[in-house]
Amino acid sequence: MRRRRIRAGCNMRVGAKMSRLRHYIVIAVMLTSVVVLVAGADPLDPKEIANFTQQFGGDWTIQFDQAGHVRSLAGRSTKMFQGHETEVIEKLLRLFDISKVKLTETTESIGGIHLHYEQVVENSALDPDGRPIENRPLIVSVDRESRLVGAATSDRVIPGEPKGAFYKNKKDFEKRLKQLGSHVLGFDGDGIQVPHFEIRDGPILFAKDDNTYVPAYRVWVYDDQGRARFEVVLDASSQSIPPPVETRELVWDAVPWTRGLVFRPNPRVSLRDAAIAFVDVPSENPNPYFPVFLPRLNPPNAHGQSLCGQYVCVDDANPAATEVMLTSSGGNFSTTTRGTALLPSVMIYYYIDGVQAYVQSLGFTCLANRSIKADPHGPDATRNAFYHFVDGTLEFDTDGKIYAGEDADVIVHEYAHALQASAAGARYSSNRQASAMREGFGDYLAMSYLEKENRDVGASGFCYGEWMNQEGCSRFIDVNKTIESFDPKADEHPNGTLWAAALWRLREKVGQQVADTLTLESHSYVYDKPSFCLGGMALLSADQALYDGHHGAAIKSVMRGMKVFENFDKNSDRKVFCDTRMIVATEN
Ligand SMILES: [Ca+2]
Ligand SMILES: [Ca+2]
Ligand SMILES: [Ca+2]
Ligand SMILES: [Zn+2]
Repeated sequence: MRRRRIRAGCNMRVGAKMSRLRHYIVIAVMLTSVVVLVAGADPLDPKEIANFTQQFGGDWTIQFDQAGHVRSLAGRSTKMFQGHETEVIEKLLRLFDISKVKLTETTESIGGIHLHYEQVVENSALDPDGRPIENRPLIVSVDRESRLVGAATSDRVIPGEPKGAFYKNKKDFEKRLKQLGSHVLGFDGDGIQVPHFEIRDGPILFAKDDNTYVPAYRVWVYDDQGRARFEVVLDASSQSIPPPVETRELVWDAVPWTRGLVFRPNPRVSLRDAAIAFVDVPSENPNPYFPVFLPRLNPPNAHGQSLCGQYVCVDDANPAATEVMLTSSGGNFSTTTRGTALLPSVMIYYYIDGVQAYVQSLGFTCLANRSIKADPHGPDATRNAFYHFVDGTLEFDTDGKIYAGEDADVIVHEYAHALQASAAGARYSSNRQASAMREGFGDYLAMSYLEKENRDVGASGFCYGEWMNQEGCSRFIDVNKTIESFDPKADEHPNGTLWAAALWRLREKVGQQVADTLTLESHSYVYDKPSFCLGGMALLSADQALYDGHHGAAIKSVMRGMKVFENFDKNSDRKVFCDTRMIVATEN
């Protein structure tokens, strides 16, 4: 085994100061574009190889692919590379059945230098002078005595123009990604929400698995801790969600950033099909299953990854249902079909984690900030869900057809009860108006938090629980009704839609962030069993405490419009009388 001119410092980029390599750099400049007509034989004519060895000398080991194409060769030419560069490269291109390459990089190792080429497609609409395809390389290795010692290439790209319109401008593409809804990037042919992304490079040309190529952008995806976790190359010719052409991990040995499939928020909304039944959910795309990241999961235990994390622990404890598969050794909870507790389990984790993160982003760090236990398959054989005040746990049930946890409306509504109980204990119960405000807050938070998911597909959020119900909305939040529709004999859920409507009207005036903040804050300002009237007053107090009363006029206008304030109905069953007056400070 001989080894020539051993020296330290492998894999250095060739720089201008490295004078002993200057002649190679000159070669590199000469070879920026080399064109060779494609050889006729396919697969390769054995004569080509004989011809090559005759011309350059030496014994060669040659790697072929399944179709009989040459993919790499190793040996040592007797002929010097220097002085015959064009001849050697042309011959290699003929062997590899490549028409044109462009030199993009030169690196050095102790054995010699390595010329990195990319395949070029001429007359591309992107670049008339020819732009390299970024992921179809040819590497040529030359030793320090200027003998060819190796060459290797990836698949040959299929020539042709990129099809269709595409985003040539980075800013336009970035704008489009943001339009698709807070950082939606393509994975598995679907969109996925990521905490943060950054376009690193583009437009570039990138070959797909089938060896056709597309204009693309190279994007870094950051996790919730601000670390770049993935490099994704996105197809910029897509006018919908740009599908990824390639995904590469950027943090190695990291705890897997676990992914799962969820409905967003449910199939009737995302498929824009108001009647699709649970038995007809398609498994092939376009299907209503969307891959999502599941942040803040605990590290995998001995049994693999489980759906237990910082803000929610999906716990199939009461009773344990044997069909539930709550662990995943691969860090991936993706499944293609509904029908077991796995899909609702992933959805319960995803939405509760997301709502808690959102609530904290508003500044509330003490509202249900714990790993709340949620049973995806509770003991009730009904299509229903519950918040248990006594032990602070959530329960989602199934009638054997639909799991309540398959409907994002229901998950957010139930979790809203946990948030409210953190601030107000059991004060929002017993009394009809207090209970109605409790249920109304649940419906409101579902509408408010899921508004973006509904808006992305042009749907309205006023239909609550349409997936769980299957026969239409579980409840319809009619924003044109007022407290005059309050029925003291009715259930707190339909009455609750009136309070949900009031909060929604406030949201339309002051925006999501302020309305959600005021509502969450107001729960701390009421005594036991508050009336609607006190609910409105609590919003005013919260606004004084947080915003110096800046939104007082909006709150009053909404409460008057809803007939909550200035309601002089003295019916003793309804108890909605509410007389509020403004007393202005006087100088003495
Ligand atoms: Ca899908
Ligand atoms: Ca269970
Ligand atoms: Ca809905
Ligand atoms: Zn409820």
